[in-house]
Amino acid sequence: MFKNTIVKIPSVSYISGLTTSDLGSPILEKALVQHQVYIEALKKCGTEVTILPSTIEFPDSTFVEDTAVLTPTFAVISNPGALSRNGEIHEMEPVIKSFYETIYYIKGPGTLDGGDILQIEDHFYIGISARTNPDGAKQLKQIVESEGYKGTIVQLEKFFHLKTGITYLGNQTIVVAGEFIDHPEFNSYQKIVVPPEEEYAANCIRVNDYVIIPSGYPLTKQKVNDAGYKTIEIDMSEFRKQDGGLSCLSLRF
Ligand code: CIR
Repeated sequence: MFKNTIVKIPSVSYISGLTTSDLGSPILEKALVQHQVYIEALKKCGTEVTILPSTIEFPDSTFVEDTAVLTPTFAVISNPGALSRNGEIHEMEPVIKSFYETIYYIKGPGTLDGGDILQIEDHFYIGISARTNPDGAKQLKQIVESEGYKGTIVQLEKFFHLKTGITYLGNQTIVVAGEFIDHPEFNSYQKIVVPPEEEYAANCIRVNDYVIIPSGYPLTKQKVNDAGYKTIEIDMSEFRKQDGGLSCLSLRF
């Protein structure tokens, strides 16, 4: 069960954030509306939502997931791999401190984005990506192992972040796309396979009694429903334009 979530309002600088997509510039007003709908969905799932005000210095800071790894008993402040995003952790740290007593830090030269971390029960999968380097991944593995969890490092081939292509729904069931469909590390789980044309929907989130999923991916939604989960669909168009997936917009714990 998740009791809390943290989100951050997109800033007026949001449109000048990092992106590799060719989907065009996001429309801030639309992003703000979509973000509000996202907050309402988290509330509907029964979480207490902490809404942080926007910060103009950090255009990508609405993607709060990258700043931390949160578990029921301890928190890890990350060390984001993109230079323009690194300072986001200093804004997040006091917020995390208000919820946690045990806090670890990923230290340079290690880098790590929260989007590269997937928890499946007592097992953390840690992606090495353009943002998370081997040093950062190793630090997190040591931290989670010191806390009694398992840690497995996964080298990404194409995906931006680990969670861009994989989600855990519970009951040993994962949603997978692309390079993770046949990945040996994930073969022991029940899989909901996302077709290539719906790849963006692999980044959905199970929050208590619901799975929140981007709207416009009917095949994936149907498969998630068939697996027994209720879904809430959210239009993510303005976040997708900045390479943001649905999970990136919140920290859940
Ligand atoms: C970035 O490039 O960092 C942002 N524009 C998107 C971050 C998305 N975060 C995530 O997938 N966890």
